[in-house]
Order: sequence, then C-alpha cells, then structure tokens
Amino acid sequence: MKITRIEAIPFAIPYRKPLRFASGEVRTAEHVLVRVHTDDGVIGVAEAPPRPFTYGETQVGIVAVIGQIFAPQLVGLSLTDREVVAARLGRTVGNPAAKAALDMAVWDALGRTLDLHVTELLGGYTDRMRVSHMLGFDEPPAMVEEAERMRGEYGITTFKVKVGRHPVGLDVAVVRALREVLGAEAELYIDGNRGWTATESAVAMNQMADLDLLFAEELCPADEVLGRRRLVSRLDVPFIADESAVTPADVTREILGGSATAISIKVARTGFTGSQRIHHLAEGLGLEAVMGNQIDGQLGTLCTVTFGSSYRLTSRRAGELSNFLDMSDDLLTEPLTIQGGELAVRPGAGLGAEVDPDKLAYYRLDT
Ligand code: MUC
Ligand code: MG
Repeated sequence: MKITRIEAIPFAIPYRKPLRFASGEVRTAEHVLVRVHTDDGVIGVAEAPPRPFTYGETQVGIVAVIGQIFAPQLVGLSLTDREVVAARLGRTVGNPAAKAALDMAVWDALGRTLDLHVTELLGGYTDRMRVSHMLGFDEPPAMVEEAERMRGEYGITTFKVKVGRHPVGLDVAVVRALREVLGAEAELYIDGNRGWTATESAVAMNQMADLDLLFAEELCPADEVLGRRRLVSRLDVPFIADESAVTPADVTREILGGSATAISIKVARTGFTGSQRIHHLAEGLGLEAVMGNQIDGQLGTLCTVTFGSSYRLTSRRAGELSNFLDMSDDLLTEPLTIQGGELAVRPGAGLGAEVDPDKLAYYRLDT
C-alpha cells in the first residue's frame, strides 16, 4: 500500500459552448490528471480543474507544484496515512485543486487496493444524487431553452442560475422567465460569483422575492464584510458561501461571522478528506450543504457524486453534476449518464473509473 510514484498529466478538451459567469469563463477544460501509483501495482486517479480567476491556480502551476513540492512529500507514505498526507499538503498555503486531486487519487487507490467503493469508505449512505444543472450567462431565451432541454433530455428539475450581471434587471428577468416556463415544481437558485455589491444584491433579491428561490450563493464579495452580513441577515433563503469558504476554517469564519448561512462543498478544492471535515462541521452546525461544481469533467463529477452520496446531508439536495455534458469529449472509457434527473455512482472498487488510454494519449499536452 506504499505510494511509489505520482504523475500529474496536463490535458485539454474543448467545450462545445463556453460557460460564462460573473468571475470568468471556460472554453476548454485545461485540467490535470493525477495518478498515484503504489507498490502493489494499483493506480488511483483524480482530476484537478484549475480555476485561475478564482483561486489563482493554473494548469502549468498544478503540474509544477505536484511534481516539485507535493509528490516528493507523499512518495513512501502508505495509502492509509491519509491524515499524514493531509498534514503534509496542509503545510503549503493555497493550491486547493492540486491538493484535492492528490487526496482523491489516494482514496481511489485505497478503495482499489481493499476492493471497496469509496462511498463505502466514506459513509455509504446512498449510491446516487439528484442533479442540479448550472446555467451560464447567455441571452435570456437561450438560458430558458437550455433549461427546458435539460429537463426534457435528462429529467433535471433543479437549476442554478448564474447572475451578477449589470443591469441587475437582466438576471432578474432570466430567473422570472425560468420560473414561468418551468413552473412551481422546479427548484431554482442563483449564484453571483461576487458580481454584485451587497446593495445591488439586496435590490435583486427584493425583485425576486416572489420567485420561490431555494438559495442565493456568493452574490457579493465576502470582503464587503458589513454589507454582506446585513444582506444575509435580511434574506429568508439560505445564503451559500462558495469561493469565500474554501477551507474548514473559512467556513467557520464566514458562518460564525454571519456572512453565510449554508455552504457549497466542492471536492475539486477540498478533496475527500477536507470535504469530510466541512461536511461534519456543517452537520454539527445544522447548515444546509450543496455539492458544488468546479466545472468538473466526468472524473471530477464522479468524485462529487461519490462524496455527495456518502452522507445524508450532502445527498439531500440536488448536486451540481451536469456541466460535463457541454464538453466535446472526456477521458473515461464509459461516459457518465444522467437519467430521470439522477446520477449514480459508478460500481466497482475505488471510484469505479477507468481512464481510456487512447483518449488520454490524444488529449494530453506533455508528449
Ligand atoms: C460556481 O459555483 O461558482 C464557477 C467558477 C468556479 O470556480 O466554480 C464555478 C461554479
Ligand atoms: Mg459558486
């Protein structure tokens, strides 16, 4: 069970259409495949999606920090030394996606070694989640058409709508149109990626008061400390901290400070070990939690549904598990399928994922 070698392989797969939101846009999945090898010949895999506009990590940076800083500290450890892995990675500040992918690849390798699924190692609550689809910025009719298509083709009835544009009324009109077309039974929530001020957010939330929103997420920057607390204290829907609460300590600070009342758990930035800590914190504090999407590919999405299915709290709400559908291709031998609005974990050992060697050879950038 000893880690003998770690690979960080950059690859690029174009999106069929870009995903746009208040803090950036993604046209190509420029991700890093992480492979953890052991002395038993087992290989654990995970995917790191850099989000330069949010956390400052880049594809080149992730390959470098894994190769130069993290891999030398993990080689020689046992797969069961997961807290030692976390402590060593934790010595370096930042680099969330690089650390998360290493952590998840170690869990995958452990599951493969023990012939257990990662959901069984984590919590074993269920084997599937309802899917929430994230609608990026577009003209209002195109966003409505996409939601109807997702409902028709995949049975998805929960939508996270990206907001944060100006004038505020543009996004309000989109959410209103979605509610009218999708009806009362659809679940709708919004994510501003810090695009509005606290005052603009309050105006928008007032204008959407009759639209039965489920949550509001990162409408304004957490750095606007008092404005955000004031906004959050006046809302009657939970306010989700996403990029303002990357670590368990951030979650504690934002929640206890009154700057958020719910959390987004993203395994792409906290892996399984850090996400467990955040899950337990949320459960202990009685918070709502949503499994978020860091614009993951299929392997990343499989990691999200694997973690989310493991616990009652994280599987209660629909998870953001569908944006891989916009990628022109992927690395897995068997593509993920969303049916009846649900995504199931992949049976097998570890994450149950197999990377297609031909696809990897085609999309990798380092050969
Ligand atoms: C989200 O919830 O914000 C957009 C940027 C990012 O880092 O994640 C996505 C989705
Ligand atoms: Mg968000």
